[in-house]
Amino acid sequence: MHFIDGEYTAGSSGKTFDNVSPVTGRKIGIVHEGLRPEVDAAVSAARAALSGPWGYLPLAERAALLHAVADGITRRFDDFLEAEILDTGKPKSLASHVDIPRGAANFKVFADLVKNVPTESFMLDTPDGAGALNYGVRKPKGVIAVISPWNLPLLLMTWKVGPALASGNTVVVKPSEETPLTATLLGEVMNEAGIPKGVFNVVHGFGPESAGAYLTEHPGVDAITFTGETRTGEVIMRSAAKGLRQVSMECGGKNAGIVFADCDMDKAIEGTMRSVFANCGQVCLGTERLYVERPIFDEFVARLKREAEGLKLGAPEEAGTSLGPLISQEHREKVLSYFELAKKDGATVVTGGGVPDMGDELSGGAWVEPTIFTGLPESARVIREEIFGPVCHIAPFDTEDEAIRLANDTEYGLASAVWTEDLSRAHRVGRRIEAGIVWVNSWFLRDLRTAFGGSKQSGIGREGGVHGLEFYSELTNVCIKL
Ligand code: NAD
Ligand code: 6OD
Repeated sequence: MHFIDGEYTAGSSGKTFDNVSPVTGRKIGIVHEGLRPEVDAAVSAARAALSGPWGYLPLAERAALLHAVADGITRRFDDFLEAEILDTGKPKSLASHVDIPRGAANFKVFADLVKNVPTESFMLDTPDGAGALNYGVRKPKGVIAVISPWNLPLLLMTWKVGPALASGNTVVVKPSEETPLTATLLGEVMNEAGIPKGVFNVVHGFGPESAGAYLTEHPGVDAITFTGETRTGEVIMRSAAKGLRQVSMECGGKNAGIVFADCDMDKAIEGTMRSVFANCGQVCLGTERLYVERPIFDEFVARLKREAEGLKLGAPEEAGTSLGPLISQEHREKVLSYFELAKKDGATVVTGGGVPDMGDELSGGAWVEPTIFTGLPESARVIREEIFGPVCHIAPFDTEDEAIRLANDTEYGLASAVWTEDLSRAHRVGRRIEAGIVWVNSWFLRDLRTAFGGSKQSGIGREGGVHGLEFYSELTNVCIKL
C-alpha cells in the first residue's frame, strides 16, 4: 500500500501490479499503483506538514526524531532484511552488511550534520562607518520528490530522505516498482518514531504515465532528487523545467578499474571481484571496464577467472551464497543481449556468458553467469554502454597516460577504482580521472560526509555531507545595516 499522511492506503486508482521474486519468478505480493489522485494526496499531505508541528520543531528535536528513525530501522533490522531480500534476491550477507546498516546511518549522519554545519557571515563596510552584518540562514526547500531505483532500495532511498528531512523538508517517495517493500515498511518506523503525519509519504507505481511522472510533473513539488538511468534523468529534467524546479541527479556509470603492475595483486583481485560482481553487478559504481598493465595482464585475467568461477550463485539465505539473481527477467534479457553482442563482436569469453542451471526450484529466477570478456575494441558497445550485470571486459595498457585516457574515454563519469602501491601515482591518477569519486586500493568505501555524485552523464550536483544540505535547503542572506 501507499503511505500517505501517516496512514497506509490502497488509494482509489483500483490498479495493482504483481511483485515478483527475482529468485524464483513467483509472485510474492500485490502492489497498489498510484496515479494522479494518490500523488495529489501525498503532495498535499507533504505540503500541509510543512506548516504543521514539523515546520516549527527546534533543530535539536528534529535531529532527535531522525535518530529515533535510525534506531527504529536497527530495532527492526530483521524485518528490513527480509523485505529487502524478498524484493531483490540479493545475498543475506550483503544486505545485512551494506543495505540495512546504511539505511540507519543515512538518518544519523545528516541529523548530526545539520546541527554542526555553520553558514557564512560577513561584515560589510559602509560609508557611514557603521557597517552591515550579513549572515546566511538555511531553510527547507519545501516538498521534495524522491525517485529511487531498485538496486540498493533502502540505502539509496534513505540517502535522499535522510538529508531532506534533516534539512526540514517533507518528502514524497516513489520507490522502484521492482522493490516496494522497504519503503513501505519505513512508514511504520516513521510513525513509531513520532515523525509527524505527512512528513514522509510513499506512492507506489511505475515511471511514465504513472506515479513517477505524475509526481515529478506535480506543481506542488519544490525540488526533485533522482537516482536511476541517465535517460530517465533526461525525462525528469524536462518535467522539472516547468516551474524552474531544482534537480539532483545520480545516474548511470561505465566505470573503469585500473590495475597497475605495481599493485598488491591479492588486494586488487579481492577488490575487483567486489567491484564487478557485488550485488550481481547491479551497482552504479561497478567497474565493467578493467584496464590492466600488460606485464600482469595474463596473471590478472587467470586469477579473476578462477575467483569468478568460485562464486556461489544461490538463494539469499543459502549458506555461502555470494551472488544472487538479476532483478527481473526483463533486466536479464538486456544483460544477455550484451553477452550476445560481445560474442558477435569477437570477444574472447574468459568465463560465463550464459545462463546457469540453478535446478528446478530456482529455474524461474533471473540468473546469469558471472562473465568476463577480453579482446574487444574500445568502440564496442559492451565497452561503451552500461550493462548493469555481473560482467566485465579486461584490456591491457602500457603507460599511465594511456590508462587515464582509456578510463576517461566515456560519456559517463561516476567512479573509478585504481590499484597501485605507488603513492605518487595514486595522487596523480586520482586527480586526473574524470569521475565523482576515485577509489585507490579500495572500492565502495563510503564516508557519508564527502561529496558524492557524477560528472558528465553520470549526474548533476553532489549529495553527501554539506553538499547534500546545499541541495536540500534554501539559503537566505540576511543583511542588517548597523
Ligand atoms: P530507472 O531510471 O529505470 O528507474 C529509476 C526510478 O525512476 C524508478 O523508481 C522508476 O519507476 C522511475 N521512473 C522511470 N521513468 C520515470 C519517469 N518518466 N518519470 C518519473 N520517474 C520515472 O533506473 P533503475 O533501472 O531503477 O536503476 C538502475 C539505474 O540506476 C542504472 O543506470 C544505475 O547506474 C543507476 N543508478 C545510479 C546511482 C548513482 O548513485 N549514480 C545509484 C544507483 C543506480
Ligand atoms: O553510497 C551511496 O551513498 C550511494 N549513493 C551509492 C550508490 C550506489 C549505486 O548503485
